[in-house]
Amino acid sequence: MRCQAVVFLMVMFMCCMISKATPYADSVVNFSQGFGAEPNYNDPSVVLGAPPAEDSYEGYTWPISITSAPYKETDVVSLGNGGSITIAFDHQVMNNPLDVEYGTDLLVFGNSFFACDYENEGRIAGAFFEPAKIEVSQDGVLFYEIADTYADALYPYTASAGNFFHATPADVPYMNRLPGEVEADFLGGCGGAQVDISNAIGLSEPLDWIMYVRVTDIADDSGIADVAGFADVVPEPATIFAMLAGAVFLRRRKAEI
Ligand SMILES: [Ca+2]
Ligand SMILES: [Ca+2]
Ligand SMILES: [Ca+2]
Repeated sequence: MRCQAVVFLMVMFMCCMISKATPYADSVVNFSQGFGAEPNYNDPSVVLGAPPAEDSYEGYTWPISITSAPYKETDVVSLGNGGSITIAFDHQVMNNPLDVEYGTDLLVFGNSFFACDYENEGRIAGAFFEPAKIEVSQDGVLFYEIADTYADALYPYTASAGNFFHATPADVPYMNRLPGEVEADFLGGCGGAQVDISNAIGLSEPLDWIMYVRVTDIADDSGIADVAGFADVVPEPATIFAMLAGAVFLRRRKAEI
């Protein structure tokens, strides 16, 4: 029985790993750039794979942080006013319950950032957001808007977390705080827009999973949203092991009964 349990654990673990070989967007399904887009920021494929972790200029390199957003045309695509991009993952992005990753299921990265006041110890004095609507879909046809969560706004993302697929707690305060204090309060999350599939509007029952995400710039505001990437929020390895241990326990209990 012990041997069977170990094999079961290994198979389940391999399935988890294989099924999420990459947590990032796999393909661009549609791209429609609106007017007023930044010239040359028109390559939608930049959103595939992990978002940029660093930037450079004239030989200097620095990490992306909540106060230093990606800026190159190879980093982000500009949607233009009313423009949109639709991407697909190569696997189902599952709807995590509230006790896993705060209920967050996927992240959308842009180039929003916090501005610092260097006459006040470098504390955060403002935020540059260009909000865009986020919608999710299972089939790429029927899309559902996510309530109260916008791309290219909260949160700016950071490479300091060392990952681009863990969620950030809600409502981290930032005004008048030091950037390092704010990133510490991300608690290992990397920022980005925190999308909970359960917040999709117009459904009587929440979706269990999605495969497509559409981001659309808000046409009648002054901002022009940019997108740097998408990531499936994966459960902590500890959570996977807890789930597997629970499954093995149930199998053993069943075998004993
Ligand atoms: Ca969720
Ligand atoms: Ca706009
Ligand atoms: Ca932007």
